[in-house]
Formats: sequence, structure tokens, C-alpha cells
Amino acid sequence: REVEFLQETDSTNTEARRLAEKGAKDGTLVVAEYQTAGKGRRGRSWTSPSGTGIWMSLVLRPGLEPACAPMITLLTGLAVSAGIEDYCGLKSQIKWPNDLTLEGKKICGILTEMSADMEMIRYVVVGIGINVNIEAFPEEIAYKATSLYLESGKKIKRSGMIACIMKRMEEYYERFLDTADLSCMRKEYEDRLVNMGRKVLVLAPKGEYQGVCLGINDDGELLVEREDGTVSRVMSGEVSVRGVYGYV
Ligand code: BT5
Repeated sequence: REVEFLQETDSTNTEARRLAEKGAKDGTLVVAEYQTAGKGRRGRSWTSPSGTGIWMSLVLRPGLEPACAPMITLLTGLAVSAGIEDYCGLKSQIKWPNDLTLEGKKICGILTEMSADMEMIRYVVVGIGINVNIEAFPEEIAYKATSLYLESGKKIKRSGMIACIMKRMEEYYERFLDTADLSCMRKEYEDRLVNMGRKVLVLAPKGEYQGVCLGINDDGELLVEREDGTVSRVMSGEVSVRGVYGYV
């Protein structure tokens, strides 16, 4: 696959979108040492210090309908968690839909952006930010962010980790394309799902509610059992899910 390495960029997602608009092939990867304007979801920012993290974005052209795009975020979380484990043995968990955690703190965030018409995705850009060798975080996020180094005490070579993650990404993405859903990886996903069986707080535009997380369905929606026994299907998008007592 094609890999574009940049010493510095505004955001690898923005750069990958620029390349996609110019016709970049399916599977093109943009990796940067430093992002001056790393992006989170809904206009939030992503702290991306130089030389200590993995900041990268993948251009995908799945040829599916736009409703399939949120599932790509989920399979990416699974691939990154598995790839990290393959490379250094650390077993991170998935906080639905787009975070990876270690000991209840965030080590990775995923940002999926899409360009589509009504029937078909033109391209998807999946941005992956991993806190690898970061030694300290700014005060505003220190209580909920951590790095692989802070959790393991070991500095990790990033290029090898990227290769392991991309190998897993290819595997899960190809499986996903076969069925256009997550049926064949649901079990693996739930094995890593930190929310599983826990009380969660769902912050939806129409109001918030609590329930117990039962897992996901084949379309990647989170299943939440409410106090009256009904099960709500939570789509990613405008909804946030938190632990009742904190971030997880
Ligand atoms: C995300 O958003 O978690 C998606 C992050 C995606 C980052 C990658 S890096 C490569 C690619 N290029 C980009 O420009 N972006 C992608 P969200 O769920 O909205 O979380 C953002 C929130 O996480 C912020 O508001 C902070 O509270 C917190 N945060 C910021 N930087 C962080 C970091 N390095 N580690 C942990 N938490 C962080």
C-alpha cells in the first residue's frame, strides 16, 4: 500500500482527505510525526505532541452505502487493540464507539470522516491517534488520558507497531467487506468492550438515560438495557456514552 510520511501537518485526517480528493488509492496511509491541529470528534481537538505518538489516517474506498461508515470506526478500534497486543502484549479495551483504554484511561481515539453521495461512499478517512511514548499530559486531560509508556514503563518503537496494526486492519476490513456488517467479529469486539455488563450513561440529544450495556448488535449499535427492561439500540453519531461514575 502507499504510505505518505510527513514530519509535520495540520491533521493527518485533513491531509488524507486532500489526497483522497486527488484520487489516492484504497489503503493509502498518511503518517505524521507532529500535528499542529489534530482533530477529535465534533470540533474537539486532539493533543498530538511531536515524536511520541502515532498520528495516522487511512483512506478507504469500501464501495458501500453511507450507513455502513460508523461500523468502520468499530472495526478499526478492534484492529488497533489487537495490533497493539500483538506487538507489545498490552491488552487495551474498547470504549464504544471510538476510544481505546488502559486502566480506565484513554490511550487511543479514532475519528472517521466520510465523503459520500446518497447511495454510495466516495471515500472514508479513518484517523487513529495512539499515545505511545508520551510521558506527561496537559492538565485538562491528565485525569483521563494515558500512554502505553506510562502504563508499561517501556518505550515502544512506533514503526513496528504501525505495521502490526495495519496487518490487523487489513484482516478485519476484509472480513467486514464480505458481509458489510460486524457479525463475524462481534464476539471478539465484545471480549474487548470495556462497557460490557457495566452501567452506562447515554447522553442523547433528546435527553439522557442510564442502563446496563449488553454488547453490540451486528450493525455495531450499542445495546443498553434500561431500568424498565426495554433494550435501546444506541447509534454512534450524536450520542455520548459514559460510565455512571466517570469516563468509563
Ligand atoms: C477522538 O475524539 O478521540 C478522536 C481522536 C482522533 C485523533 C487522530 S490522530 C490522527 C488523526 N488526525 C486527526 O486530526 N485526528 C485523528 P473525541 O472522542 O472527540 O475525543 C477528543 C477528546 O479527548 C478531547 O476533547 C480531549 O478531552 C481528549 N484528548 C485530546 N487529546 C488526547 C490525547 N492525546 N489522549 C487522550 N485524550 C485526549
